Amino acid sequence: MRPLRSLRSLRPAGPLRLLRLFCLAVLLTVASASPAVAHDVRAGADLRIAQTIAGAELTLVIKATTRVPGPLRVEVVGFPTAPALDLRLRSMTDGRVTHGTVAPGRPSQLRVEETGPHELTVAAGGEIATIPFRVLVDRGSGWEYLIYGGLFTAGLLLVGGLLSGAFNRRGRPAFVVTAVAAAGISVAALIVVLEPWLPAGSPDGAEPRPTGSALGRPYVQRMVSTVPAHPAAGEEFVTRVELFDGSTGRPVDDLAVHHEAMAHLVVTSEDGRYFRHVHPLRTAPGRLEARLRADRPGRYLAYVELERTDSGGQLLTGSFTVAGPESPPTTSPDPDARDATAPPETGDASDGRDATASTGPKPRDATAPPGAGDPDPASSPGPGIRGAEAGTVTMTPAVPQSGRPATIQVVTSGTPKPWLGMAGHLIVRAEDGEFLGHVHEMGTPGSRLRFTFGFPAPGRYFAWAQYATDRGITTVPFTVEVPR
Ligand SMILES: [Cu+2]
Repeated sequence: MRPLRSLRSLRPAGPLRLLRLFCLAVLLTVASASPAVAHDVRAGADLRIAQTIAGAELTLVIKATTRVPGPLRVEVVGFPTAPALDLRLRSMTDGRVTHGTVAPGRPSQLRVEETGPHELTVAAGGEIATIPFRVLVDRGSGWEYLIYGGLFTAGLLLVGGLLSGAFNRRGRPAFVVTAVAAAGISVAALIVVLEPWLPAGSPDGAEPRPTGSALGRPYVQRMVSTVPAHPAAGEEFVTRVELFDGSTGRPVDDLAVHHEAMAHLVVTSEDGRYFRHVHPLRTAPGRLEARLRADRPGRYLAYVELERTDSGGQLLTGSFTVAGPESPPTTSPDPDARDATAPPETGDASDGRDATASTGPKPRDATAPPGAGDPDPASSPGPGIRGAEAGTVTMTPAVPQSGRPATIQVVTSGTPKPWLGMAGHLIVRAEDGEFLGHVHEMGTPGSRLRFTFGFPAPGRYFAWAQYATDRGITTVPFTVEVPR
C-alpha cells in the first residue's frame, strides 16, 4: 500500500498560501458583487420622472443631493412646454413640509433636513400627483477606507523600513518591513483597479432590504377602468389603473422608475387610428390615473408598462369602451385629432393634451403589399433615405419576415433630443391587440431614427415611432404587413 502523503507536504509554503488565500478572497468578493439595480434611485444621480399633467407632457427632475440638511433642487423639462407646477415636499420621517413652484427655466429650491423617504406632491391644472422617493447621500464605500488605509500603512512602513535599513547592518528586518509595505501598496492598487466591480456601501437613507428576498416580490395584478365608467366620445375621462399585490391584496406602491417614468400608459383604439402614450399620475397608493379624450366611440385597448421593485418589468393590459354616436369618418375630426399621414411639421400637436398622440385617417403602410414585385418607393431601404421628407419610414428588408429582425428607419424633423432616456421609441401593436412591443432607437446620429424589431408572427401591425424635439413630441404612425 502506498503511504499517504503527509498533509503538510500538500500545503504550499507560507507566503504563497497567503497570496492564494488573498486571490481567492478577491475573486469571491468580485463574484458575489451583485449588479446594481437598474432603476434604483442612487445617491449622486438625478431622479427623472415623466408625467402627463394639465395636458402637458413633461419630465420632472429631482436633482441629486450631496449634503443633508441642504437644498433639494427640482427642475422641469416640457415637451414642448410645461405649466408652472406647485410643489409640496414632505418628509415621511418627521412630517416636515416645504413648498415651492417650478416651471421650465425656473427651478425650485426646496430643502431637505434628513435622508430617507419623502413625498413630492405636484399640482397643476386641477390635477395632483404624489411621487414617493428617497433622499440618498453616499457615505463612501468601505473599500475606500481599505485603499487609504493600505496606502497610509505602506507609507509608514516604507519610512520605517528605510530608517531601519539605515541604522541596522543586518538588512533582514528592513527587508520584512519593506515587503509588508509593498504588500500594502499592492492591496491598495488592486482595490483601485477592481473598485468598479466591488459592492458599494448602501447610501444614507436607502431602504433596508429584507434578507432572503432572492425570490423577489410577486408580479403586480391590475384593474383598468375609466371614470366615468362609460366615457362619451369627445369628452374627457380618466383612465385609472389600480395595482394590487396578489399575495396580500394590498395596493402595490413600490414601483421602480422605468424608462424615466413610474408607468407608461399606451391607449389605442381597436382600429389603431387613436394612439396615446402618456405617463399617468400617482393619485393614491397603487393608483395611477391619466386624463384622456377619445373622439370616436368603440373599444379601446390599454397597455401599462411598469416595473415593480425586486420583481421586474411587466406589461399589463386592459380595455374599455367609449360610447357615443359614430361621427362620419370623412368630416373633420375633433380638435385633438390630426392627420397621421401629414408630415410631422404639421402633425406636431400644439395642444399639450395630445403631446404624445396620434389620431386621424389610416396610417400609411410602411411595407409593400405582400407579394408585390415592385415595392413602394418609400419602402426602398437605407441609402435612398437621404434628403427624404420627415416622417418617411423605410423597412429593411422591404417585406419583413416573422421571427427575423427588421430595421425600421424613420426620418425625423430636426435632431431628436432625449426623451424618456432615449432618442426614439417604437411601439408596435398587432392588429388584434394581442401583442404590444416597445423598442428603442439604436443611437443613430443625425435626423433619423433606426430601430431593430422582430415581428413575432405573420399579420398586420400598427406601429408608432416617437421622438422629441424642441417643438414637442412627434408621433409617426404607420402599418406593417408581415406575410406568411
Ligand atoms: Cu412612456
